[in-house]
Amino acid sequence: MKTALISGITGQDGSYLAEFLLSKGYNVHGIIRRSSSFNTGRIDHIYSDPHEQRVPLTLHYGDLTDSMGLATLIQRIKPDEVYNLGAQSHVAVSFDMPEYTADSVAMGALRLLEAIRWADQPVKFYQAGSSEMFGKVWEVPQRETTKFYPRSPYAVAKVFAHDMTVQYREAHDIFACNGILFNHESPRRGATFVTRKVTRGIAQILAGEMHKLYMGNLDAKRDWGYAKEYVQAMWTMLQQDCPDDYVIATGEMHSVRELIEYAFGVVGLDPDQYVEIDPRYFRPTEVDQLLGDATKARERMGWEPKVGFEELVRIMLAHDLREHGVDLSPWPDLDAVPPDAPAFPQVAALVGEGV
Ligand code: NDP
Ligand code: GDR
Repeated sequence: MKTALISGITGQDGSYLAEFLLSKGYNVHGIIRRSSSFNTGRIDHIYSDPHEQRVPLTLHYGDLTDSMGLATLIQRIKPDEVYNLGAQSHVAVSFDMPEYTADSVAMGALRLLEAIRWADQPVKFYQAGSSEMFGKVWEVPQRETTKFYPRSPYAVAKVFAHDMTVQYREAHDIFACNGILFNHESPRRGATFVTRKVTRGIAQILAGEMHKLYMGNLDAKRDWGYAKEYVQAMWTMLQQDCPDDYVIATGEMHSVRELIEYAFGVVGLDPDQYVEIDPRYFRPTEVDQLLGDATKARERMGWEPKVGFEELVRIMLAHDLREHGVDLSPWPDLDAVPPDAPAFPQVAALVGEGV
């Protein structure tokens, strides 16, 4: 049985990746931040009492800003694979908190790589890279060979982590891969990212809890995919014969305006009545457009996205409408969307049996 350690296990991707690895029979360990309130909502359904025997998911307190803690965890757990998903991941927030963003995103990756360098056994490493590194893009679409032009403290920090991952691969012969993932969303997406803000906003409007949705730059264009499919690409990268870097994207691009028009349209609302622009959501430097070319991932790893933009929006809408108690019967295609969790039913069974 393989052992994996995930930083950022309480986040959107960490929760899907944990489910996926458990379904593959992994022993999964996750790093969680100490908080005065519970921050494990996305993984509660796969967590079981550690007093049970042979529990497959173990959580450890830790922080990407704490080198000694990370090194100790790697020494103790002796993971076969480490997935570095932890980050201050909000681009707009990174303008207000550049130092902390760099500490957790850039230095966090370096701290893990150093801990792996001194580990007693070989450890494979996955770095959660981002399309934000392409920033003010040099070419369309963006691929592995496209030059970076970061446009935020977050993106600059991700470029550092990317380059450091390549550096450790080449200098220290570590099996280290960079996934360059384009935006990926789900019902578990944080509520302040644009897709979830829109689908949740619509649910709040229909539930009578909100009357206006205040948005930023509607002209920005993104390549939005489904997070559940993207975590499978992370794992697949670490199962290849040689470590490498891969773009993961759908190859389909839409503006925020199109996102709003489609999502409101699904439930028959006119966005002009509800959406207003609030300049506080504009960013000092914006990334105007991102479109990925995932040909290398398809040809080398057989990875291909199945869920497109419209289905993704419907999956998120169905979840948010249910969460806000909205009756879905007027929209049979939303009503037919299965609930989000547990994403891999066998995991629940595994945990239920106390394996
Ligand atoms: P989330 O913001 O949902 O999750 C981030 C995770 O990192 C949370 O578990 C958070 O913990 C944890 N975290 C934050 N700061 C620290 C810290 N100092 N030490 C340890 N853990 C920390 O992000 P996603 O799941 O969406 O993304 C996963 C990774 O992929 C991130 O690195 C992100 O930058 C990157 N990425 C994401 C893309 C996307 O579209 N989703 C695209 C490309 C890259 P807590 O729950 O306590 O806040
Ligand atoms: P992004 O995602 O910055 O691409 O980073 P986000 O959803 O925050 O923004 C996408 C685009 O939408 C525009 N926008 C708004 N954004 C937010 N959050 N709120 C608004 O009200 C709003 N109105 C318009 C933004 O300006 C932007 O152009 C995400 C994160 O998950 C990163 O961690 C990850 O690396 C990248 O995706 C790929």
